[in-house]
Amino acid sequence: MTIPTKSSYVDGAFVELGNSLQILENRNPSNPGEVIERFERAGHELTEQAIAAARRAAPDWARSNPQLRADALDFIGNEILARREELAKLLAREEGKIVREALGEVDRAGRSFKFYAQEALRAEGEKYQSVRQDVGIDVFTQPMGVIGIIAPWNFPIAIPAWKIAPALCFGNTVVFKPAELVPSCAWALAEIISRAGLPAGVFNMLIGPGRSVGDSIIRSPDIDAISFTGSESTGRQIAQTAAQGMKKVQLEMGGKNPLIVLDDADLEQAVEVALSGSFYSTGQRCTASSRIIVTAGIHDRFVARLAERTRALTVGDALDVGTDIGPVVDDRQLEQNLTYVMIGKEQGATLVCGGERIENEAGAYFFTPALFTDVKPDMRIYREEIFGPVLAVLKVRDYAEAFAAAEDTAFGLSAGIVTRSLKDAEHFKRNSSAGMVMVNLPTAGVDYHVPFGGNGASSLGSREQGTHARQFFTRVKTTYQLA
Ligand code: UN1
Repeated sequence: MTIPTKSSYVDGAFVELGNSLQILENRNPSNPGEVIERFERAGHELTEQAIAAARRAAPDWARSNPQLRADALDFIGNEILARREELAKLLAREEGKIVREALGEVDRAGRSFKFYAQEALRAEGEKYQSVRQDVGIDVFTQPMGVIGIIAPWNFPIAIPAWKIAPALCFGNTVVFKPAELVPSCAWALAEIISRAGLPAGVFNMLIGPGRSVGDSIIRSPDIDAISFTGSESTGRQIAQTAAQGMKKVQLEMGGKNPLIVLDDADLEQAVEVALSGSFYSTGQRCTASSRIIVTAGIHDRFVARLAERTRALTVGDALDVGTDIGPVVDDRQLEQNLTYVMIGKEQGATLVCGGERIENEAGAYFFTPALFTDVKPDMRIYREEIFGPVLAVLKVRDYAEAFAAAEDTAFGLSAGIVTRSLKDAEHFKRNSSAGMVMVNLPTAGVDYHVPFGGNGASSLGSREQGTHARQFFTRVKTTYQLA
């Protein structure tokens, strides 16, 4: 079977450059010898063309009929949902997320488009009476213009969807750069969008590296706003460059999300919440719990049961129905996980189970979920984002100490608590400085119709998703008129 070579989508067409020196191979982390598809890499020049096309298309799109936008978004959402099995398998092959989770992600992508199809028709705006006689005031929102979207590899279809859908919904044009590790889902999404009836230039997608495509997007004076999800270091660079160019930014970066387990918790529930939040999706979620803060009365029972459940997880090929934990996304991330396991041991934590590469003929990046106890708050495995299934358990005396430990971080994305105490749960919800708080639920796994985002080093700018996305994708206009 010949492997297709695909390309970027610019100004209403898939553009073939014919540059055989710039080929990106998309490989399956469950079987790195398997090339899923090949892509021709875009560079600086094509990115400039895409930005120019988006700029040309912006004024008409900003004035477009909301019914046209609603119909286009609904078409995209329907097709994603209709092709859920096929897209989930593609996602599992290129990113390593198990099919069950990939199906959930594809559904979320489809539903995001359908949510914003409705949102395009939602009434908005305010009317005021002026403090001056016979003057009326209208306040309403207008599109930002051209949005640069830079997406990570860990949610290859849902994150692009929840950025692209509101951008188009609120009348913006888009220049989208997916992560180079996951071009296939991005290409499939772009192909669907290409048939949704949007005018040329409204949506553009560039498959290529951060140093050329990403860099052109963040520096271009024709980009009005940037929505980014990815690493903290890249986020900081984008924030600095965007500030120079006076661009609006929305950044979703790292996390070191705590889960508190109190003595009064239901043990089985606590273990399930910890397991799912920490290890599912191979721990590759910015919302994953990577610190579990456990009070002394339940600590030993909790650790014993969590270790038992963790050892029973099946690590394997993302396409196998029996797999619980798919491969790590690539060799670099695998190396990072293994390095942190070494650091954890060197700094004196106890590795209860996991933390090893599973050797296999195919060279798949299989890694067993790691559970550390005897953790101290100054250890690196407790403080730094690992982005893998590596969990640090900290023992504390009581809720007060647990709360202080949970707060002891520069990040602030998601935080959870497992307890039967209404009082402690309520205190945690009100006082945690995380952007999202979960009670008796995993820190990872969120809905698509409500605001998503964090505080501190985790996020910058206004919230993603739900109706709150309007704040980022529009600007406010205030008009005064004499009667
Ligand atoms: C989730 O936990 O359901 O990159 C979503 C991430 C987040 C999305 C997590 N932006 O992991």
